[in-house]
Amino acid sequence: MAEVPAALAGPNSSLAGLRILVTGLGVTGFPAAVHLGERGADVIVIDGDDQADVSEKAQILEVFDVDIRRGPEHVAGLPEGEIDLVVTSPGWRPDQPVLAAAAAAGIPIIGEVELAWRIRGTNDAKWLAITGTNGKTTTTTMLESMLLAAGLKAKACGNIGTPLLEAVLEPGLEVLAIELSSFQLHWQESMSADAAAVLNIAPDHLDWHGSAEAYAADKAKIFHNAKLACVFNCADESTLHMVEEADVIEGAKAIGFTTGVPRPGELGVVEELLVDRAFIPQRYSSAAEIASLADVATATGVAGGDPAPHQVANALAAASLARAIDVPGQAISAGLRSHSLGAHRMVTVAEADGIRWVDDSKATNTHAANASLAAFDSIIWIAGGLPKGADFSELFSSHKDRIKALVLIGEDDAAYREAIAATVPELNVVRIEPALAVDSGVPRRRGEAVAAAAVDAATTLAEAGDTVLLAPAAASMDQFLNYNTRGELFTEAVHNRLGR
Ligand code: UMA
Repeated sequence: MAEVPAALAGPNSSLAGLRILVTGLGVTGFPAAVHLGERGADVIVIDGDDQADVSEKAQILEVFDVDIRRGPEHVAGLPEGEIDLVVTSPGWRPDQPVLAAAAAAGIPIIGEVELAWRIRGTNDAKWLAITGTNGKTTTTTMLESMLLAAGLKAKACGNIGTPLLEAVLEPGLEVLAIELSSFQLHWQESMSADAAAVLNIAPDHLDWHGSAEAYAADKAKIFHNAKLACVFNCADESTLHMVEEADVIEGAKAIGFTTGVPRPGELGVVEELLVDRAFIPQRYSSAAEIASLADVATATGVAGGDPAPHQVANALAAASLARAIDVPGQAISAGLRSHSLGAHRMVTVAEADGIRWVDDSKATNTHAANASLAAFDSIIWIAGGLPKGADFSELFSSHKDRIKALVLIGEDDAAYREAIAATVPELNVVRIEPALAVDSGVPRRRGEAVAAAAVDAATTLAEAGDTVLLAPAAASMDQFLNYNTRGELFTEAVHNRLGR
């Protein structure tokens, strides 16, 4: 990375004289622009979207003389004049013209994580960082629950929605449970987390990273300079390789998690219990109980039943990070019992006439949709959206006996069509007309007609014993504001259809 101005270090020093370009006026860009503007930098914020209502943000940024430039013409190249630093939002691909021009001109480019790491100082919080293709958000909220149960002042932040920048500037926090995406990790070099975990790796976001290797390499950066523990998934060898190849601070331990019986150095499951054989002095001869499978069931909304194996793995990953900073076993089980799953993650939104309707809008890639499809027997599958360069063949071939019919949403269906032709050419496919995704002028309602048509189609296909499953295996932004609104509009359409 080209040299980042030294004045950036710490939260308070003056940045007067620096001209900083912030790309994106969303969740990341806004607090970054406020912070840099407050410290006296000459800040320009650019955003390709000139339709969104940003009046409240603009009012605040005006106080710091931040120059806001919106519209496609402002994201086609660098602004005139010298730029000392670019602070970019994660959705901006490295080959976006402004970023490509900045890189070619040797201007340093950093993201929110690098910025937050350099300016941290208002609190002395420990950083516990989590990445992986799937399960990041649930693991992060489980970890936050465990930390709170231990009486620590903790906060979940990062890709989960609360900007990391805000969290490092909040006084009094003791621990940050940080969800990091591959996009965020790409733009950081200096972070030295107290402990870090990679949950699993499957190809995703190939359009952004260019290749599966580049995606994995960005994920692996989370372990760089880890201080206490690098947590990997024993069932996913690539996560172990990342630990083996990482340059860590001397003394940092490699800790595995497994849904089987753990070996020394691992957390795992023995009969009905989650146990620690990594952080206890007697790990070669015994294991310490830290929670039960029943706690994981409670944490994931299936109290009294069996927790899904991937949720047991998520709980063990969260527990590994918590144990790395000496959170006691009681707080781990108590934290799991007080945890609840976020919205749009395999939520049964209705059951009527023997048909179950499930919202798993959070399944934005094939890996997540795979876990979702495996959970039901006879499925009317609602899928489609922005495919991000994925290949869907394996999904169709592995689950062909469960998928009774496909309701295909999304603007571009070519990748799905190809996979179907190659694996299940006889599959009953109902295509939802892409033109239904009209912009109604209210961003949260965009896609409403798509959701209603998909639910109507599923109603005509489903019979008693079937599950109608929204698990798109794709990002939402071609037809919806985001995956949350995709799930909300689906749920609403189901309730309307069932007359509730
Ligand atoms: N924009 C452009 N040109 C571009 C890309 C974006 O002008 O080429 C503009 C958009 O008009 C928008 C702004 O930049 O106004 C948004 O930037 P962004 O897409 O980087 O999103 P943020 O609002 O900053 O939110 C980001 C994360 N979004 C992405 O990574 C796409 C949020 O994760 C995260 O919660 C937030 O920072 C705080 O860290 C969302 C996500 O979908 C939930 N993440 C992906 C995932 O989980 O799979 C990685």
